[in-house]
Amino acid sequence: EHGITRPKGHKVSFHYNSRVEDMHFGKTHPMKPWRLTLTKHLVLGYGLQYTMDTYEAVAAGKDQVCVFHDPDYVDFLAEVSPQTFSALSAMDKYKAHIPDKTAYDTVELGPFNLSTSPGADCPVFDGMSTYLFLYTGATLAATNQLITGQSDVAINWSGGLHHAHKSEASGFCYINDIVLSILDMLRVYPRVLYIDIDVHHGDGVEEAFQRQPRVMTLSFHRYGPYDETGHRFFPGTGGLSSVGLEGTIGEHFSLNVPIPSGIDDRQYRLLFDSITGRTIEAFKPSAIVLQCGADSLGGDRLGQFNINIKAHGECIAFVKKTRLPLLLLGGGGYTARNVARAWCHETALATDNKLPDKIPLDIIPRPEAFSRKSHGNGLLFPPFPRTHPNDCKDADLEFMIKKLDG
Ligand code: V1P
Ligand code: CA
Ligand code: ZN
Repeated sequence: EHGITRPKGHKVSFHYNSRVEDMHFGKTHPMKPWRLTLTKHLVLGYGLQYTMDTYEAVAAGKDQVCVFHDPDYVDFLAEVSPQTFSALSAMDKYKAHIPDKTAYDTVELGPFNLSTSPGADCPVFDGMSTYLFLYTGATLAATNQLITGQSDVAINWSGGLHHAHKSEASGFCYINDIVLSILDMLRVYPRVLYIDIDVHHGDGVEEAFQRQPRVMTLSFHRYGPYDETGHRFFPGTGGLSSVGLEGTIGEHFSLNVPIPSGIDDRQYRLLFDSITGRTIEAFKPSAIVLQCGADSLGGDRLGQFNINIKAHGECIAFVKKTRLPLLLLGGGGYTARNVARAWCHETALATDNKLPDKIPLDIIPRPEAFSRKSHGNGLLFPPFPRTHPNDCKDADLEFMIKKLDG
């Protein structure tokens, strides 16, 4: 007997379609579908599918995506492929969306910040449309489960693409499934709280709701000054004093927690629990959307934090304790084996299960991903080596907590 059980007193649904794994951003691109495949292997390997209602996602419709995005942009996303990109880009209605070149551009950009050059953040690749409309469909189905009261917690690890703008792709994100979900929720819930623990600033979601007092956005992220090469940690926004659009009723309904590199478990927990706790107390949300980007883990290929899976999971547990309708989404995460560990662990937390740390290597399809001695073969252990020196001073964190309490 494995001892994995359904949660008592609440229902969890899991939304996924394995066809999202067919996408391929490009050889050197950090966004890999493999992380979703490995997550699925662990979730199934531990038997968590028996603790939730699982739904195969269907593609979102163009009309559903147009609720937030520009119809021209949505048409382009639905039709584009590497083969049609240049012909489409030459059409008058799309030409106007080609951005001006800046001094730093090394890749050729087409309309909507899309590109077929290798090295682009938002490449156009085979099967892209299918992938985009599927992850969006999964988020919308998860949202519908919550709105109709059929689920208390709904999960889509393939969603959480927080950088996409109304008519522009950005930072590996094309369709902003989070904004679409929150817009749906606003038809039912008076107030929605959005929390973002991805190592990057949740700029697309913040921007979409900067005039909206019924949505509060709260992002924790790496933030810092320009480096020697003239770049900032992506996307470069989300400073402490960025609190919603000044002079509108949305002012004070976004919060940002800019964090230096190397933050550890204890410091992150201190920040997260005090700021999130205080925000929930003051804003009194009717539902919560939590973007669980796993690039905030130590050892991530792009991230610069040192937090462990246990501490990352404690954020999810902390939010779940409110017992409010909860949407759990994925996001970034670029060291696939750790992304899979974290999201499997967090699926277990959502269903009130404590998993044995020993990964069931004998029944998962690709055990070698988790059995390398150097990386450890447990679910949560060993803790990640400190790859980034800790630049966070307790006094600065305390200052931030006080400042944001205003
Ligand atoms: O730094 C940049 C841009 C490209 N320069 C003009 C500045 N882009 C970052 C984008 C990070 C996106 C994170 C997405 C998420 O928040 C949500 C899914 O996790 C970037 C980086 C980097 N190290 O920050 N792009 C790439 N690396 C990249 C590397 C190889 C190939 C293509 C893109
Ligand atoms: Ca964030
Ligand atoms: Zn990220």
